[in-house]
Amino acid sequence: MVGAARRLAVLTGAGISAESGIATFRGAGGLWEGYRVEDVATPRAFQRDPALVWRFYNLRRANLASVAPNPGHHALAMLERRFPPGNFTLITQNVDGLHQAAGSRNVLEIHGAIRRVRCTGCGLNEDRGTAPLPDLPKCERCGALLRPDVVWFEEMLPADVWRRADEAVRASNCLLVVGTSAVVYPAAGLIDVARAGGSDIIEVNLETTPASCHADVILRGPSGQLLPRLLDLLPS
Ligand code: BJW
Ligand code: ZN
Repeated sequence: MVGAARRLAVLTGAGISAESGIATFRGAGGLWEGYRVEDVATPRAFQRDPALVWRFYNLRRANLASVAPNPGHHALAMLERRFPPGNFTLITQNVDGLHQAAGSRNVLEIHGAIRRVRCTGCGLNEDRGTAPLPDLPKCERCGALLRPDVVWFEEMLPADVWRRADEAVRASNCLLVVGTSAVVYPAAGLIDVARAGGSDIIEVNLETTPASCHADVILRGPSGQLLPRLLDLLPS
């Protein structure tokens, strides 16, 4: 299916970065163990206690300094090179930037990026890398509080990025779904869009998810092992 696809879309989630040492969100050992989601990943939580939310994100930003893409990220970057520009779109829910670090080019970050900050006053948007930030970082231009440039629950996804993701799935004839629990919307809805459009759907995941029943092919196992094998099977 991948070899025959004219246009391929890929949807990734936290599972693809698990083998790089980044915790996934849900389940035992998940990022949200010890936190209530509504305390760290909603606009209300940030209004109530921005320092707590920033501590949570600063820990994750610091962790990024010591992680690297794994063979799953690299396999997707190599897969992209087999397609003419524009015929391969990587849609990621991840905020870790590891797809770009692996060399992927056409990446749509639908939930934002943890390296970037956004000003709550003037909207200034800046890449701050993984450098430590204070618990209450302020905008250099207007003095207002900065926030992580990520999408929290009950927030809209960045409109232009989302439109391009939706269009890419509609235009593709195969969707590869990697390492996502497929429970967070509207991202998970892209799988329904692919199904409705008659695309082939391939799931790569350690576990069964709500996407599994829509998948034509299920590759059960770690993406860092399965994606390189998938790439090896493609005709050169
Ligand atoms: C491996 C592996 C290995 C492990 N190899 N696999 C009721 C019904 C429908 C929708 C809603 C509802 N109530 C509320 C909503 C809307 C809500 C939502 O979807 N909630 C559901 C959870 C119920 N969505 C929103 O609020 C969105 N906005 C929106 O809808 O706006 C309209 C609106 C406006 C006003 C009011 C209401 C709606 C925004 C969603 C934003 C999500 N943001 C987060 C945080 C980002 C910032 C940050 O990083 O801190 O995004 S939440 C978190 O979940 C993060 C992820 O991108 C996202 C998805 O998680 P993901 O990536 O799937 O990770 P996990 O941990 O869940 O799964 C990992 C998977 O990997 C597992 O399956 C493992 O098996 C697998 N795995 N190792 C392969 N080695
Ligand atoms: Zn500002």
